[in-house]
Amino acid sequence: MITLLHLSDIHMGSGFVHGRLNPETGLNTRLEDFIAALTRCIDRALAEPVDLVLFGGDAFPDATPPPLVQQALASQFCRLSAAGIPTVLLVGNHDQHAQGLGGASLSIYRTLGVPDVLVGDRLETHPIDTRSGPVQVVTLPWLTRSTLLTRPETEGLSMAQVNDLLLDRLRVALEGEIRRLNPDIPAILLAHAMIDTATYGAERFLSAGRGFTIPMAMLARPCFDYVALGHVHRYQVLCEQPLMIYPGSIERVDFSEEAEAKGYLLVQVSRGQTQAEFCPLPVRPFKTIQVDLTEADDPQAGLENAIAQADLAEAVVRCLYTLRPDQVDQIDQAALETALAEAHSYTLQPELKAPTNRSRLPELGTDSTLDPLTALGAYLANRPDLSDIAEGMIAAATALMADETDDLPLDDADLALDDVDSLALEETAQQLRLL
Ligand SMILES: [Mn+2]
Repeated sequence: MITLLHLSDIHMGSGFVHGRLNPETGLNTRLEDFIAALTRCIDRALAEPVDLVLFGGDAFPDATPPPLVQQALASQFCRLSAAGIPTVLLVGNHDQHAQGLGGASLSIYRTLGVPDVLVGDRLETHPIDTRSGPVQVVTLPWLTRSTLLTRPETEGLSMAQVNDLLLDRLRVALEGEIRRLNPDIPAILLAHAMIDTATYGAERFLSAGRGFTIPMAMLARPCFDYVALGHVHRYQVLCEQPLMIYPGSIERVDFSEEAEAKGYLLVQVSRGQTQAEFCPLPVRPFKTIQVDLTEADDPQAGLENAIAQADLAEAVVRCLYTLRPDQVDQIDQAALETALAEAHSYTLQPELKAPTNRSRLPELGTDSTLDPLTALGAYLANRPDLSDIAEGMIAAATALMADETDDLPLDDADLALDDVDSLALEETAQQLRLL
């Protein structure tokens, strides 16, 4: 039996906007949070100790992390190397460099020849000797069309056709790896992929309209004793036989992960009896406070009340509130900041709700042809805010149309040009031009 630790989607260096500067270390607190979460994973791997560590991809937000962030990740994985625990680092979509192969941020480990660290940046099988015996790990990094297809092959094809072609190629290539597996040795598939049955948030299917997805059945093959996934940030078991799991991200990358537990998996791999345990990590809470104040008599009190009811301690907080334009002056920003001081960090995100939505000027539909004066009349009929100058505008427009500019009633009190909102006039002109 092989014991392994499976973690994924570290995204080290992301979400700085949710942190603040730690004056003692000079580091963003969210970087410290992510380092702490990864440290806990590695601590556990060493404490067990496990026979193998599998990382499912997306180490950083992109392929060119700053040296400080690179080092933060490397110093943790090097602890495994020093302890002689084999580790497979899979390349996710965030780790790939846009410019071709070999540019992945994780390739440096292979270049440096870090002992016991393998980089999975292509579809291949890695035979690994662990303390508890040999194991075979098939790595399937994030696929892009350039991985398995050449440009002439994809020319003129739709996205759906390209995806079908990519799946055909993957099926053949994976079959090749599977046929070469030694059936007497445990086999694991480590894949960074969007599986078609994965869910996210409130059970929404992620795959809808989200590009390349792989049917679960293509990877859930009986030859594998465990299928270790990466890419989706929400922990989920996709298949029991063989066991196929997304461990999810190890820290919250953004507010979409507010309600999700974060952690890693401890997996005991044996033929037909693989078992996995989800191990939660004590990560920083995210908290959304959302309140509609448009009906409130005292919006400030309503907002402060909503804040007081939330558990803010050490949390990353966002406060979303909706106001009418005339309520803006009733909000005391400084008082809100005091009320939110207990949070680790917070953002205030007011949204103004206009009292009525402006109508779409049905009279000015594209199918009707109106003369400019009729169009202006229809426009003004929908702009009660311009009613005091409407008559003057029509008079001026009539004069313009008749080319009687000399007779423009510039002195007419009805058309007090100095008072006219010049933006409104400009807008009128634009609307007319659009006709
Ligand atoms: Mn990913």
